Amino acid sequence: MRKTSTLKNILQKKELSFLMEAHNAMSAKIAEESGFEALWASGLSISASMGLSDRNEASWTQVMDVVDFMVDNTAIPILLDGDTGFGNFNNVRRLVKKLSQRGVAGVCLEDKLFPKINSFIGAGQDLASISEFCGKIKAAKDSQLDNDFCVIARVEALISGCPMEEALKRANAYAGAGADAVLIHSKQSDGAEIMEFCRQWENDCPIVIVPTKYYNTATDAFREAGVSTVIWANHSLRASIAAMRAITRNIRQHNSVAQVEREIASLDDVFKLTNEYEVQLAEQKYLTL
Ligand code: SPV
Ligand code: MG
Repeated sequence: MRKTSTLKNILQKKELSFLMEAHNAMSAKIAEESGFEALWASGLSISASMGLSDRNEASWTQVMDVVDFMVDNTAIPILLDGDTGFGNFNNVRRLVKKLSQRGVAGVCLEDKLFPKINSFIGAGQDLASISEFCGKIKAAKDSQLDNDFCVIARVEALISGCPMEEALKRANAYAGAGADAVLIHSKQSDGAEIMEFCRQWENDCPIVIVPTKYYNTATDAFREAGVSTVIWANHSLRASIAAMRAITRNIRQHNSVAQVEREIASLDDVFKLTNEYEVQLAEQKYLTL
């Protein structure tokens, strides 16, 4: 099955699915070997791993270069967090065309203004008009080179403090514009507004959620609410920060690496994750003619 079709199936099937964040080829590979069906190429995590804030400081081609390595190093579909599309409908068209050419399975576009700000920063977030954002969704769908490429419309109404009616109105409009799924985002810690959104959602369009702030909500509650797909959006990045910091401080404190050797990945693991042994087999095939 094509990666695009696999992602479309993940969105459309009845069972709850899970996408794992990745921010480079290594984290992508680790998510794949852990059994995830598909990957979330997180804007926050990719920016953070470049040392940049999640405000479109990285250019779209720099993001594309990272995603390219992720595609090369995995066989599962990748959904790119495309932020606001890096500009207007025309930038969206170019983005989607390039993603299609490079084997990315889908893009998520959010209804904020360029340059976006991470949803968990600051009180207010300026939203695009419904008509402008619907134009971006249509432009994205018209630019995909593969019929099953997925365009997910992310609704930031609740993030920006709008009432539930506005979130539902926007989500319905984006589904009508051709989105393959809607992502409803929330910064509340109890998940109540997400559950309320799901209760009031009468459209067939699948719902995607990102339970970063409402992490205590049981996964079964999402299942019962009819959610299609859950994105674990930044946990690989945050795990790596915690692990690197602990080990680095430990080495600094002891001026030795002996005490951490068994805590860290082996070099053999690094070689396996970077296909070293495949290259060695290829050498036997191509260098000994
Ligand atoms: C990301 O992972 O970049 C996201 C999700 O967009 S969030 O950070 O929750 O906005
Ligand atoms: Mg993002």
